[in-house]
Amino acid sequence: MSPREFDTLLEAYERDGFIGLQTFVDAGWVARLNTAMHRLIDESRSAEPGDPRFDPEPDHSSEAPRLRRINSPVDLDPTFADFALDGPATDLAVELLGPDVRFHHSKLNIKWSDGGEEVKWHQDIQFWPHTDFSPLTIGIYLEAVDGEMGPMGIVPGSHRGELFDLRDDDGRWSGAIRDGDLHRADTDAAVYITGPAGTTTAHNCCAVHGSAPNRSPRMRPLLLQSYSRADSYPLLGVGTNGKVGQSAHTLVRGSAPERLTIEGRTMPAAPDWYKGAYTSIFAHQQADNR
Ligand SMILES: O=C(O)CCC(=O)C(=O)O
Repeated sequence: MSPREFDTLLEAYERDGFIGLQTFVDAGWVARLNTAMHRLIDESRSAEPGDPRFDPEPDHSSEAPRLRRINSPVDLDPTFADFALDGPATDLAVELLGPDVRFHHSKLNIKWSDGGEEVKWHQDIQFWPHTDFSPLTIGIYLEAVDGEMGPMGIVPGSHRGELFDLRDDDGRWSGAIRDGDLHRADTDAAVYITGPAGTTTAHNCCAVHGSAPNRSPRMRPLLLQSYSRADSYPLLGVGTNGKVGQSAHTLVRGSAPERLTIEGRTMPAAPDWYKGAYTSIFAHQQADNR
């Protein structure tokens, strides 16, 4: 893609809060990612209940696996790690976020054939709040997806609108916009992204999005990976399903910020302690460990 095409893309992303691209990821990558996914689906046949790698549907079985999601695929197969941490998805994140980018988490939503579950309308930032609204998620369909398969729908411009309460009427976390609030989310205006295998989406963490059940006989695997600007810090340390993987917070491109701005005040930043270099205030101050 030429620099001018990337500029147009960025303009669309900033205006609408999302983009959809049919030709960004090539067939070689799609084939490799698919092979890795099917290996993991096979492993789910013999997985114990509660295996943290898998989020099965209630009627999942070893004879007929039905997974809703594979958690943190970057930790489960090097193909996913290559793709998300130093591959096409990383490149797109840099185009949309600028040169300094951190990885946050990944997941593979499979939406199995013949009834794979819906994802109700929601925004992502309430699940994993950060110190800014730069986080975004890049999705790749690993199979061709049409309107019957529960494609992802995103409401244009909603990233600049209301940030909704994702609790139910009794105040319990539901992860979805309340039915009574949906009229304010303008979901009738949603754009549904369909296309051949490899079709790529990117949506901002404030964009309202969701998808219907998969009513087709084909599965709808959507590989998702989330990134933020390098100077955006996750507030609660959480990722998807409450977990982040081993690669969370990795600086995938550029450099760590020298200064951080929070509530309008700028301060010199500490090193990236996520990498484990922190020992103790005494050791650092006494220069044992500089
Ligand atoms: O799988 C989808 O259609 C949407 C995914 C999503 O929004 C999520 O997992 O947070």
